[in-house]
Amino acid sequence: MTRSEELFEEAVRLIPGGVNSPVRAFAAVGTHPRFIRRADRQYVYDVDGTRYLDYVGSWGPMMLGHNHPVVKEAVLAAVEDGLSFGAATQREVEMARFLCGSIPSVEMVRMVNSGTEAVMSAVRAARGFTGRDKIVKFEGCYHGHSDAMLVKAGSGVMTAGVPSSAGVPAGCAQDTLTARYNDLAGVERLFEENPGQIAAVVLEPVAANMGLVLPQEGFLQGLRALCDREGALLIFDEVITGFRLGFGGAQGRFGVRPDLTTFGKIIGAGMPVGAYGGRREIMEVVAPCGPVYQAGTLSGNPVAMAAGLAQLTYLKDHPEVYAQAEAMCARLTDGLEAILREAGEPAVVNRMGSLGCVFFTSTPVTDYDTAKTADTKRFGEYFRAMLSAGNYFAPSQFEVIFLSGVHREEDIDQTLEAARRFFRV
Ligand code: KE4
Repeated sequence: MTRSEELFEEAVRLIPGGVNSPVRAFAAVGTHPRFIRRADRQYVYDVDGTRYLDYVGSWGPMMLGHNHPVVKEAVLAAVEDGLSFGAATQREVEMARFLCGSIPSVEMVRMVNSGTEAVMSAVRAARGFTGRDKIVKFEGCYHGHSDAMLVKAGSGVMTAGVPSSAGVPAGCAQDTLTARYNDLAGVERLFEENPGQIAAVVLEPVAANMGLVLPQEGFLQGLRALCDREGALLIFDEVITGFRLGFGGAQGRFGVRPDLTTFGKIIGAGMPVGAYGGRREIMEVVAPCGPVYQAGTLSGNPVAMAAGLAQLTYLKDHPEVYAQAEAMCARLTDGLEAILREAGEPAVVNRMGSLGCVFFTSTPVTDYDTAKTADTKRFGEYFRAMLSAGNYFAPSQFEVIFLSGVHREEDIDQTLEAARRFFRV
């Protein structure tokens, strides 16, 4: 047995499924999880000493790769001053100043500890601000595991093949309405069927939890117009896309201004950080300013703020990081697309910026239903072959490929060589 197998054998007796987050269990790809001991730049190293090219990047935070000196130095310096005070700190003001100064739609922001908390809190603020109860989300989008968001969710829920989660009371789920991604008419119908009752439309402006699904022309702009007409708020969940699809995120790339935005991942550089922010008049309903309660012992944690600020500041000062990450993503996905075509393998490859996805289907993937046509068994065969060749991809057809500013051409070419061997071309 490998050390990973030994650890997994013990882990499954102590932790549900042996993991602290379901997607890590490798259940959908027919092998055991590799237990990672350390990471550096574009690599992760498992407990058996195997080195992998990392295309997960801790599910998005590692825009600068692992262990970047500027982040590490900032964390080590912050640790010298103590880990947590449960009090206001200068670093939280610096983080708030940075976020409000970087994203035009964000006039006020609240730090939390995860993307789940950010979305849960933004939805509560939207309900408190509008006095309405219902929320529209899209099938296949994943917004963390708060009850209201676990309705036809993506990511690990979709990977497990269950449309929603047990344990979510009908009373809660009934206020979560779902529409098909890219289906503006479907959202319009929900507004007609629920006049004056919808507090907000929440979505991933580029969906990255049913594999990668891009917004079609006019979809985001149409949602903005609909929300304006109906007095509902538009919430962009930019936990993945924030500071990834360019420094301004998806809203910067598409020029659509949401009322609230949620952040996570990159803004914490690998530490537990989330945030939600937006129009001042909305954020001022949040306690202790207003009647919407939300709190957190470790919110704005000084060490986490130091990590996030270091990465964000570096990204602001080094736009070439985006150019490199996006060029490497294009090299990888274009290369895979050519190999799959040469092999006669039914596949659809979607890419935006430094996010990519290979769907094993011949159907163009534009929403949850078309994503579900992908052959997850074939994905598992591909995943295992690539893993054996030292390429660590997300262990699910319904996740994405994350590139960073430290991936290099020779890394991509090594991965493409492994793909050629697997597809025998
Ligand atoms: P967290 O609570 O996991 O920090 O964030 C939830 C979340 C919210 N919004 C979006 C768009 C997200 O992608 C996520 C979390 N993403 C998954 C990966 N697809 C996290 C991986 C995991 O669940 O272990």
